[in-house]
Amino acid sequence: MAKTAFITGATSGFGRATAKRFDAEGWQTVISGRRGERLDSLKAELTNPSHSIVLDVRDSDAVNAAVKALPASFAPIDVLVNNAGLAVGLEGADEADIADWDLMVDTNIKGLMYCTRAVLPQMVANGYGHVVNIGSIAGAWPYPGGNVYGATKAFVRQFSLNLRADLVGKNIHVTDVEPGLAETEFSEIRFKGDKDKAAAVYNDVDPIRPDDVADAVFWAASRPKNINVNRIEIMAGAQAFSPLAVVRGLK
Ligand code: NDP
Ligand code: 8X3
Repeated sequence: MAKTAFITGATSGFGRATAKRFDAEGWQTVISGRRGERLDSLKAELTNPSHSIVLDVRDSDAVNAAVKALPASFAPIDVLVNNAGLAVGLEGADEADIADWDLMVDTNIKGLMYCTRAVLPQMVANGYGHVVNIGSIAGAWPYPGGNVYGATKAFVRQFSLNLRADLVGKNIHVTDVEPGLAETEFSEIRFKGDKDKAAAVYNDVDPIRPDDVADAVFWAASRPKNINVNRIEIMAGAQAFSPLAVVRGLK
């Protein structure tokens, strides 16, 4: 029987590439996101059975209902890819909009929690499953303006490890994939539709591509069950660590 991968945020970027990658490997997919027309066009490109769900991961009841209403041929889910997420704003903590912070917490933390909690009982009952969470280098490496976004991704990293602690005897694997600078719609969302500002992030640099992340997700999810890949951190070849900040003249 074909295996099934459930991918959140499949309407763009990493999620879309990941859906295509699992499909290319012969998997069925459950693709979700808020933009239905994007799901329709992705579904038309997929070659194996796919079930699309217009879903806002911030809505716990809707997440539970969607998982309960999966057609029998798409349940249980073998692999859940918790990819839906966003950064909004790059202001310092003293100037950031609290609504932006709420949106990141509600999506990147609470949405990921809701999807995980909704899918896990099926996986446990089935005796098999893999949760792949999309974290970020921002969860480990601080940078100015990364404040709450980075903190949400630190949650993803620690939640992934704690899930593993809970699930180790149940044959459920968990991986946190943590990419760095990658060109998707991410920066356009972060800068609230300012295309010039978003384009400047990728100016004259060779970033990570969505397919690179899809590769990592599929690789982690297709390892033999005697191993668990805890974390994969990926930076662009053109990206590295900055020195610690030292401000001179402070008394
Ligand atoms: P995109 O903006 O291209 O894609 C984000 C996806 O998340 C979209 O499909 C969007 O779908 C979905 N999404 C956002 N909010 C919600 C919501 N409330 N409910 C359901 N789906 C939602 O960005 P990326 O592909 O880059 O981002 C994917 C993940 O990767 C995110 O978690 C991001 O934080 C992370 N990441 C990105 C990096 C980068 O540099 N690009 C690096 C490291 C991590 P829709 O709007 O249709 O709902
Ligand atoms: C996105 C990568 O470095 O812009 O998670 O925060 S970064």
